Amino acid sequence: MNAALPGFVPWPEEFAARYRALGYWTGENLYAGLARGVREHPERIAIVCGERRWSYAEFDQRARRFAAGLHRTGIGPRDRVLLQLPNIGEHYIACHALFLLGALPVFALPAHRRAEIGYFVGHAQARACVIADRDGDFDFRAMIREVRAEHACLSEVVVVGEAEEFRGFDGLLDEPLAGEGSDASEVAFLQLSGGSTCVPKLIARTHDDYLYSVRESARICGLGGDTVYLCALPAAHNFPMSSPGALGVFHAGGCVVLARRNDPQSCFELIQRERVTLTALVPALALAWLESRLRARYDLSSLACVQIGGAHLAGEVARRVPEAFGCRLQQVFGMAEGLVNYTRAEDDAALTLTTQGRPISADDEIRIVDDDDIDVAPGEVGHLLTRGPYTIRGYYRAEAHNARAFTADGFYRTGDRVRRLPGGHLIVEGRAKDQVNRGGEKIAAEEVEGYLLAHPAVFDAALVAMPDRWLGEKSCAFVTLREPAQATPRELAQFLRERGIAAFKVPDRIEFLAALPRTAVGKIDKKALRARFAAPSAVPA
Ligand code: J2J
Repeated sequence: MNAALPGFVPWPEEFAARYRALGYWTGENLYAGLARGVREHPERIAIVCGERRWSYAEFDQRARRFAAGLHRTGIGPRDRVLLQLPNIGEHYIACHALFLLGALPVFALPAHRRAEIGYFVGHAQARACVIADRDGDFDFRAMIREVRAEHACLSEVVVVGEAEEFRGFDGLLDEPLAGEGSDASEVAFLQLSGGSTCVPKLIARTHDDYLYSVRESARICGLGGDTVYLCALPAAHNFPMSSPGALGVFHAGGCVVLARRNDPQSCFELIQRERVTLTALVPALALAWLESRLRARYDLSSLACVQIGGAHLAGEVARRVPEAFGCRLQQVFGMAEGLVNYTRAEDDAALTLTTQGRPISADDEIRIVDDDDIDVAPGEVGHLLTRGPYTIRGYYRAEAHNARAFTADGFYRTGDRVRRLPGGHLIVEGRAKDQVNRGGEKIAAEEVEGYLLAHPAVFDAALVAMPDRWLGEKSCAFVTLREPAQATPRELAQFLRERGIAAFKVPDRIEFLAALPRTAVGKIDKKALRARFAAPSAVPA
């Protein structure tokens, strides 16, 4: 193996050797699925994006041509390239072009703004980015101009659409680059963590470890050449990318249909038109689809399975899925750091409806522990710790944080509270991490509190989750003000927006208190703050 990317935490050699010996890590890289598709069924459709339909051969050619263009600009092995694209085919082209070059995509979400993008570019020392021109009123080029003014490392900007002074995506397509891609033991990309700290963490995944999870996911979910997958969640998110997601579908030789928008009508139209067999939703989206009257107007009979994951799925919503969509429900409990659990086709209704599945691998080690890291009795609720062939051993360039987020023997502290049934299925009971899960979008409380504390009138701030019928959770910031300073909730929300953060992080509600409740040791008592929403009268309509 070559010396690793600086900042990447490798598996100890004895574990790596074992994962190879067991055949988990095969030495194939993430371009291999596409390369095989081109060899075995070049004419088959791989990607549907609006009216565009690309076969495996065309997909491969475009990825190779884009790789050649990027290479010409000086992008090479291990260079980091930020990708921030909506659900369009260019996302998969760019991503595979980078795999071919051995350069590393840094996956940003379309909702991210100047603050997040600037941080990712700086932390990853990205040399280039691939963005869209605009989304509605928002101009990504203007945002990147500001990011570039602060981060000189970002020398190349590639734009899908109107490029203005930057390089146009199509203009960069060159004579196809030959080659097979990089060494599979190398880091393949940097993915974002949901996070619970003041700055987001980046997750470095290798080709070997990620491909193992993709390959096994495709097998567990029964994917094949006839799979038609609707990508309704943001394509860069770990769930629609790998569980089994688009990469699983490409691996199995199926077709990925991109949904530019994920409202019920747009998605139902695509399901009917393309005869979609599988899709992945967060509970909030599943609920929106279930509640939509439009459902009856479309032929959704091609659906064989709807996967739901990313946040707590209420039992009554789970029960409605099979009947409403006339297909199987699969629960998925995963994380970009690694571990993914699935309910299986052979599970009975009780397991499918009430558990979040069991791990992919026989070598996913699961520990459920109390606050002192002592294993709880079987069946009891505790903190989930995990280690295995596709779970990271440390975040990228985050040494101090890694000492807390991982045990000395390499288990990742997921921050989730779970219990385990005798057959290995896990039930997520809650979480210990300081995060709001807003319809599957993760908000690190500390990060938003930091932005609030930067306002001159704010003395103290605490962000907590409040229950919401549609999203599961929304965020509420409790704030104390400096005397005699004045501010309104609206002003504070506006202040946060001006910091350039993703809209989903701006608190849904801001409440002023004379003082924040404290625990015996003087920490802000978030349990007491959350309890304010427990009384039915306090739950927002
Ligand atoms: C409750 N909480 C869940 C579930 C994730 C597949 C599916 C999801 C993700 C994902 C992913 C949950 N019930 N079914 O990467 O590959 C919460 C947990 C977890 C965190 C991870 C995948 N499924 N969660 O959601 O990195 O708190 O990945 O630790 O975005 O989401 O978030 P993320």
